[in-house]
Amino acid sequence: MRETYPFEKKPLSYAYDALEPYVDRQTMEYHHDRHLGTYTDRLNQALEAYPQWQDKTLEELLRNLEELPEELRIPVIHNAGGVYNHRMYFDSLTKDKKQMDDKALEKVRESFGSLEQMKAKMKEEAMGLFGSGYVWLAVKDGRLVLEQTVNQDTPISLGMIPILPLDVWEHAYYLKHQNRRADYLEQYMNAVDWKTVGERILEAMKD
Ligand code: MN3
Repeated sequence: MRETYPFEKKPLSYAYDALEPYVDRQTMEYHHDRHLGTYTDRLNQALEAYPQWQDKTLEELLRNLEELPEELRIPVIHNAGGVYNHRMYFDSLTKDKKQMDDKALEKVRESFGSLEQMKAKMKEEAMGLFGSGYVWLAVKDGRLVLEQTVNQDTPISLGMIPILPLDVWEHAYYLKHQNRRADYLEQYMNAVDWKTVGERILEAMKD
């Protein structure tokens, strides 16, 4: 189904405490309800005065930034990006340990040697990211890559297919881990739904 303006505040597909001990309930409540909620409100507010853009999906808005009226462009980058990135973030986590299937693992090995090496590289990139942003596993020119983005920029605006976001904004971890970003990254990787990530890889790389 095409989802367009006004964008919904979708509930989490699991309980706030479902990812304990890896992601704590309080962080989940704030991150999902307040942060994602605010991006959703602000996106709807921004589009309110632009009926000609109200029939666009998040992806259509984010892929065509240069076509937007100038005064709408920044609010869309921040807020459509914020909604898109956070939905993908929450949809990438699971309370059940789920493994990536062999076909997808093979794609990971082609780019990174192994899934473990990919995770290590992703954590390293996230430790090196200055300020607020994300590290993404993404498909770029038919290959799996890691990319940093700033603020709520999203790989789909940059011509890539996003596979797994790693939110490195402090709001993703400060309540539980304060400034210990490495602890957050370690815990986060334990909650990732690798089966879903594998399905995204195969979908993005199919011929
Ligand atoms: Mn966030």
